[in-house]
Amino acid sequence: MANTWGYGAMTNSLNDIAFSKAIIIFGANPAVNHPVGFRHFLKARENGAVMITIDPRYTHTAAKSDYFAQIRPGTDIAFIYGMLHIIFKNGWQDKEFINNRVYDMESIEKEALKWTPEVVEDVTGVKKETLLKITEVYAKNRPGTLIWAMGLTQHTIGTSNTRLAPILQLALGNAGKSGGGCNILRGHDNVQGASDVGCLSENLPGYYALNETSWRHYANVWKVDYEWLVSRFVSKEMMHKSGFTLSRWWAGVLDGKNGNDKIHNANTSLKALVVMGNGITSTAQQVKVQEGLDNLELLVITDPFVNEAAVITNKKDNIFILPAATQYECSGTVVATNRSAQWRFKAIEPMYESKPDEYFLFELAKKLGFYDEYVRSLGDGKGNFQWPEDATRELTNGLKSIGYTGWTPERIKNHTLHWDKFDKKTLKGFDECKGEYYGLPWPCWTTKHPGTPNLYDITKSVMDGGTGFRNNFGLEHNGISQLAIDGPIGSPINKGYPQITKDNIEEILGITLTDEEKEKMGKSWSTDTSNIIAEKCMEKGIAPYGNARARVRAWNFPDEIPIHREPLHSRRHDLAKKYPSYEDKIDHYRVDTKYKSVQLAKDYSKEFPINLITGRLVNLNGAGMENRASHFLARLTPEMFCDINPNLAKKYGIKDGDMMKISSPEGTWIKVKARFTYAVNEVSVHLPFHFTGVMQGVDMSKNYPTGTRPYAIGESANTVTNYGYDIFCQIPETKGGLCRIEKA
Ligand SMILES: Nc1nc2c(c(=O)[nH]1)N[C@H]1C(S)=C(S)[C@@H](COP(=O)(O)OP(=O)(O)OC[C@H]3O[C@@H](n4cnc5c(=O)[nH]c(N)nc54)[C@H](O)[C@@H]3O)O[C@H]1N2
Ligand SMILES: Nc1nc2c(c(=O)[nH]1)N[C@H]1C(S)=C(S)[C@@H](COP(=O)(O)OP(=O)(O)OC[C@H]3O[C@@H](n4cnc5c(=O)[nH]c(N)nc54)[C@H](O)[C@@H]3O)O[C@H]1N2
Ligand SMILES: [Mo]
Repeated sequence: MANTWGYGAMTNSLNDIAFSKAIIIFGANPAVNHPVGFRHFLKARENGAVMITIDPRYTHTAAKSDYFAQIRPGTDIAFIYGMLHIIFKNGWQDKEFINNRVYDMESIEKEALKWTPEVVEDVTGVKKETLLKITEVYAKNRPGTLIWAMGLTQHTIGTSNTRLAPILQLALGNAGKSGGGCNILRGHDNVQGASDVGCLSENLPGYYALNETSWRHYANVWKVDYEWLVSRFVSKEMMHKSGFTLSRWWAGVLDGKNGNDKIHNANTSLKALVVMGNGITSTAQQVKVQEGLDNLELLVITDPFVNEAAVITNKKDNIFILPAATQYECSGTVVATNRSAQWRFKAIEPMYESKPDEYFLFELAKKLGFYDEYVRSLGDGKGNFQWPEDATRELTNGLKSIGYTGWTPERIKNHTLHWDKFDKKTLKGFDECKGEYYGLPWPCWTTKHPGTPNLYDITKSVMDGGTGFRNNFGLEHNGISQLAIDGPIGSPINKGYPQITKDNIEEILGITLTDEEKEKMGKSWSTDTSNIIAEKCMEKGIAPYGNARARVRAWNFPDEIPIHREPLHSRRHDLAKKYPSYEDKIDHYRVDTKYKSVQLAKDYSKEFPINLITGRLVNLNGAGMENRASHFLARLTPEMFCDINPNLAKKYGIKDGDMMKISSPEGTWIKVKARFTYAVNEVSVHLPFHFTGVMQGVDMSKNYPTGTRPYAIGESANTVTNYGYDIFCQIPETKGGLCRIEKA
C-alpha cells in the first residue's frame, strides 16, 4: 500500500468519483491544474456529493466547494489527526473494516487523542467549528473520496502526509470501495508510466528494491549476464545504493565545496548532466541549480524547446540541445493517473531534424559500447525488433510487482481504438472489450485478467478486478498476524494469505504442480517470468501478492506512525520546538541533508515573517517554456508576479502593480510585480513557479539562441524557495517556507 499510495497512483479513477457522496481535497487545485478531470468532480457535486477543500489559499477549486478550510502551510497532519480525534470520539469509524483489514489502528487512535479541536486550531489556524463541521460532513457522507496533489507532498513531512491521508480513509472504511479511495491527481502526461518504469533513483523498474534479487530478476528479463551488470558498477555497494535525485543533482556537482552539503558518491563528483524532458529550472533553490550547471563539464539536453537550463547558466561551452520529437510524433504505451494504459498512435512523423527520445538513448548506448546488451530482450535478441511494441512486451515481462503482466500491445491498442465501448463510470467494457476495464488498470495479472478498476476492493472477485491489500511486510509484527480476515469474493480461499511463492503455492492453493511447472516457475510471484504462479492464482481466485492487513504502523519508516513536524522555516517557531523536524540525515540519496540544524538555528519568522506558497497557473505548465513560447498563452500572464492580500500590501506601502522585492532565508531575492487578491491571507504570498530567464535581477536574454526567446520571461519563484527536503523521498519543501517582502 505504501508503494501505490506513497508514489501517488490513484486507487480508483476520475470516473469512479461519480459514486462518491463526499469529496475532500487536500492541497490540490484541480479547477486550475486538472480542469478536464475536474469535470468529474463537478458532475458528482451536481448529483449531490459534498465537496470540501483544504488549502492555504481560497482557490478556484475552493470557490466550487461546499466547505473550505484555510490551513496554515505544512499542518495537514494536525488537521487530519483533528478529524480522526472527532471520528473516534463519536464512534464514526468503520469498526468492522478496521478489525478485518487494518493493522494497529490503536496507535493512531492514541496519537489522535492529543489533537483536540483546540490544539488543532492553534496549530493549523483553522477554527474548531470548521474542523468539526468538515469532519461530520465527511464522516456522514460515505463513501467519500480523498484527493491530494502537491500541496500535500512538497514538504519535509510530505511522505507522512501521504500516509496519514489514506489512514483517514481506512478509519472510515472508505478504502477498497467504489466512490472511495485516494485519488491522487498526477502531474504530467504519463508521469504514472514514468515512475512505474523506474525513472526514480531508489529502485529498478516496477519499484523493485535495489538489491541482488531485483538485479538478478532484471538480468533475466533483459537477457544479460548478472555478472556483466555488476561489472558496470564501481562496486556492489554502489549498485545497491540509491542515486542522486532530481532535486539534489547539483549537490553532486558542487561536491561539498563552498559550504554545500557533503556527498557520498564513491569519491567522485558529477561531471555531466543529460536531461530528457525535465525543465531543470523548475527545481527548488535555483541559485544552487545555476551554480551546479555552471560547474558541469558537459550539459546535454534533449527537448523540443530550448530548455532554459541552457539559458540560466553562465557556462560558455559544452552545452548541447538536441531536438526531441513531441508526443504527437511518437507512439507507444502511456499510463494514466488511474493506472490504466493507453496506446498513443503517432499523429505525424517527427518534424524537421527532430528525433524521438529512444533514438538518443540508442545512440548513447552505442557510444558507450553496450547497445547489443541494451536491446537483447527485444525481438529476436539480435537487434531486429518492432518498436515500440517490443518495448511494451519487455516491460510487461519485467514489472510483475505492480501487475503489468497482462498488458500486451494488442490488448492496449484494442482498448484505445474502442474507447467508446466502455461504461463511463465503471470503466467496464462491452462488445469488443467485454468484461475488461478501460486501459486494463494495473494490477493486470495475466493476459486474461480484466484489470483492477479500484484497488483493494474485495466485493469483486479477483478475476473481475478484486484484490485485498498486498502482503509486503512479513506475516506478523509484534506477534500479531499481518493477514486480513476476509478476502475477495468468489474464492474458496476467502481469508488472508501470504504472497505466493514456489515454496508455498501447493499448500496455499491446495494444488500439486507438475515437474515441468516446477522447473519453469520462478521463486516468487514477483520474479516469476513464466507467470505460472499468477495463472494458478487466477484459477483459485486469489491475488498472487497475498491478502494482508493495511498497516498504519510502518516500522521501516523514520516515523512509525505519521506525526506532525513543523516546516523547517515556520512562522510558529514556538511550535518548531514542540514539533521539531528530524535529526539531520547523512547520505540521503548520496547527499547530507539538514533538518533540525536548520530549523532550530534561529527564529526565521523575525526577519522573514511571511509564508511563501508556490503553485500553478492554468495557462502555464511546469518550467513554463512550452507555454511562454506561445503568444496567446503568454499574453494571459506576460510578467512574473506575486499574489498578495491588499491588507498585507498596505502595511508595506505596496500598491497593485507595484514592483516588490521578495527575499528568502537563503539570502536570495527576486523583484516581481504585485497582484492584489484576497485568495491569500494577510500573512502569506503566493508565487507561480513557471517563469525563468531572469536571475536575481540579471536578464539572461542574450543566452537564448537567436529567435528562441519566449514571449514572457521573468524571475523564478524557485530562486526564493527555502532549503528543505522530504525525509523519505527528498521532494523539496516548495510548499512551506518563509520570505520577507518590501516595496522595490
Ligand atoms: N495548468 C497547469 N496544470 C498542471 C501543471 C501546471 O504547471 N500548469 N502541472 C501539472 C503537474 S506536474 C502537477 S504535479 C499537478 C499539480 O497540481 P496541484 O497540486 O493542484 O498544484 P499546485 O497549484 O502546485 O498546488 C495545489 C495547492 O496546494 C496548496 N497548498 C500549498 N501548501 C499547502 C499545504 O501545506 N497544505 C494544503 N492542504 N495545501 C497546500 C496551494 O495553495 C495550491 O492551491 O498539476 C498538473 N497540471
Ligand atoms: N516552487 C515550486 N517548484 C516546483 C513545483 C511547485 O509546485 N512549486 N512543482 C514541481 C513539480 S510537481 C514538477 S512535475 C516540476 C515541473 O516539472 P518540469 O518537468 O520541469 O516541467 P515541464 O515544463 O513540463 O518540463 C518538461 C520539459 O520537457 C520538454 N518536453 C516536452 N515533451 C517532450 C518530449 O517528448 N521529449 C523530451 N525529451 N522533452 C519533452 C518540455 O519542452 C520541457 O522543457 O516542477 C516542480 N517544481
Ligand atoms: Mo508534477
